[in-house]
Amino acid sequence: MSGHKAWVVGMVAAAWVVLCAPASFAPPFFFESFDGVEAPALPDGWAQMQITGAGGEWSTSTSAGDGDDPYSGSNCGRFNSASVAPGVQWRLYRTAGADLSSIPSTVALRFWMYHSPTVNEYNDLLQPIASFDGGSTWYAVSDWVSRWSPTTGWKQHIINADFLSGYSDVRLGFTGLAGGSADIFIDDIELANALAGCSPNVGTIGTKVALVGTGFGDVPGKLAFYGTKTKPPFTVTSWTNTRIEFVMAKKCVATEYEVVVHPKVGPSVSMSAYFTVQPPMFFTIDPDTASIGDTITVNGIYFGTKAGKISLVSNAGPKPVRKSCKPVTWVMDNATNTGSATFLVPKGVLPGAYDLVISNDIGTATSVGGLTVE
Ligand SMILES: [Ca+2]
Repeated sequence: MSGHKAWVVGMVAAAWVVLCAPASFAPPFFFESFDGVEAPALPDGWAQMQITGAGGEWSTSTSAGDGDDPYSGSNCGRFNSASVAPGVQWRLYRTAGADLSSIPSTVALRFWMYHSPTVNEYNDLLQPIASFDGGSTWYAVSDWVSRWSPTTGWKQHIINADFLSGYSDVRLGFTGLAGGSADIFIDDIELANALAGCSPNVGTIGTKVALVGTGFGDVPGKLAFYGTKTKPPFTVTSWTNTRIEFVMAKKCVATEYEVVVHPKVGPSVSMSAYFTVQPPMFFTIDPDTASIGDTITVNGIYFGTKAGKISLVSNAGPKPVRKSCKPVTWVMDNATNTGSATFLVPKGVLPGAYDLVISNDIGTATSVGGLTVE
């Protein structure tokens, strides 16, 4: 018996809504936005019941907190924990199940919750619960989540729900425990196959990335990036059911991409997997004062494994002067993204302060006045 099974809570049973995710993303196993009904009605497939005390109510709401918008669309879910006696517990639950039988071991529950600094952390709690026996037995998916937070706003909670994997009738619920301080609001609830993420999750050309998770399949499927029209080129170097390794290959847009695994068989995996492509950044220029012919070492990050360009730029005179400096060396550790480049201060450069500009196929970094030529 797992720890979850020790925390049995109490009972219940009809339509299952899986909303469409954007094109080319496989939908999660379950998704609820609370939109598409007129507040305060609950969407189809949800019911509620009293656990402790009276006056509790789950509903949909067109606003969160002090007039803030729902996280998504027109509605969010609401428990009236501000207006009932402290201690009142009310359960919101699904009356039909999601099929997680194809998930071998890893399930994540993610949902958005509205937080505010009203009163203290012991007020107004929420507990995600689940049943896989048709609603007879409910298990806690996590400890109680506090509505209280030092800052106001929506926050996503991602909770390991591996114990639900393999079951064909997984019903989700939330128990609200009133503290009498502020209402509880939730939105965009998902049950999805989980991906632990990319390591590293930031890089450039040549960065070697490991994607760890499960359900990728033993036979290679497809790895895809989403975020721009132009997808960053990459090369998959190894593929197992739990780990995919790839190397960023060529020029692409510097931005954040969502990484999605499309297994040969079975649903896509896309939990929290983002990879950001970055232009180069400086750490140090050594030395930062030098004479013609001296070797300068530029240390930084995201230089890429393919040599880029270095130049010295002066805007001191009537016309900008740009002097190209051929790199002597150019290296980057493809696991940590740290690297360095060296060059010689070229002949014909007049004394003065120069901007040091380093660029690769992703972007450019400029250290203003970074090198003084004596
Ligand atoms: Ca919504």
